[in-house]
Amino acid sequence: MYGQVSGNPAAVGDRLVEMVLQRPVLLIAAVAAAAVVLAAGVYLLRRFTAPASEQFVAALEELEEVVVLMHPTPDPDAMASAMAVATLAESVDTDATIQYPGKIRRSENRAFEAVLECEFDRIVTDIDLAADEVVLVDHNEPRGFTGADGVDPYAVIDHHPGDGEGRAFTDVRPDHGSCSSILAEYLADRGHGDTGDRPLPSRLATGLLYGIQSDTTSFTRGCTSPEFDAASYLFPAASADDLDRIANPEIDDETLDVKSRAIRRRRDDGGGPFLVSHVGSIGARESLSAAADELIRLEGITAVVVTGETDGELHASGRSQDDRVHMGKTLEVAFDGLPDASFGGHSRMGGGRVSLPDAGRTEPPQLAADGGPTGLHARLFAAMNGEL
Ligand SMILES: [Mn+2]
Repeated sequence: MYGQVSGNPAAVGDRLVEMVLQRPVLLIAAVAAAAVVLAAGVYLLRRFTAPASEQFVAALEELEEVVVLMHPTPDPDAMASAMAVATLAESVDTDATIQYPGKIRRSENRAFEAVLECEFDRIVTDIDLAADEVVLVDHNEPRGFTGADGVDPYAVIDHHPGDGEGRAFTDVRPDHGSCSSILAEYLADRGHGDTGDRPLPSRLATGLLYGIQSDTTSFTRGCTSPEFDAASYLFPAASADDLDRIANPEIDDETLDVKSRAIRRRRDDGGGPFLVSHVGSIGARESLSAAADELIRLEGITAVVVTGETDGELHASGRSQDDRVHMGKTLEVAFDGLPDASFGGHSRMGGGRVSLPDAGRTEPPQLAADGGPTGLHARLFAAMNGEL
């Protein structure tokens, strides 16, 4: 066969054409082979060069149903991102169930859920997952429920650093200020909007805009140009009324009371920019973070820690706007060594807790009054001042 077509290139071409014309079956086979090669080429090209949004939706399209999983402390960015994934899934007839481990605690987060009429399912173990395949949003490794270690995510979309990956799709962008801005980009790419082929429901646009606003502290922290691009895309469809209702939720009696105690009992360290406050007994831990959020607003104050007691434990919630004070490390230094203590956080916020019989050594009743040289509040001041 090779022998038959040897010779100068023009002659080779002529003889090939002649051969094919003599045997139509060869022509059909050649056309079919070319079509297969072309289709495979187009598939591979799209698979590896298509925009992330197309790749993600193509991955979703392969499934009949999917779980969109949030982290154990669902915040507006996580909730809005999950809603966006569900919308993208529905656009290709894939059923999506939004689930989360842990609790939706903070009043802003609960307001988000209520105002935007979200329906999120809580899970306790991996058995509760509503489908076999899981898409993670706003985190890249499953956590916070029994069996989390055994869950192998199908897809991951996140803006936190980490090594978590999805089997079919991964888009982790630590340079972004929010996960909502990544998903706004997907929706825009896919033509969701007033002028596009697909709808951009008001509650989704409102949620994503709020998610961006909340993760970037109203476009001031960790905010990048994709957040502004996303905001200008979302804004026309968002509801200003709903944004306001989420941002200014009604607060309950207990939270107001704890805030007022935190304000009255605040102590500084000889006129320094740091505050601590012991509010005594509290009903729920969230009221401590609400109180810390309130105290950090005081003029001239750059870092605060509020402590309170509940269920036989002493809890602390800290905030810092001071580059010299890493709040997570401050609480670590102050709580480390106390038996049974746990603590954590990042530069801007952190929390800690210790069971009271152990905290007893740090004289909890006197914490608010004088703390003493070994008291928790004294150690907190020393840690914030970089003396520990
Ligand atoms: Mn986030």
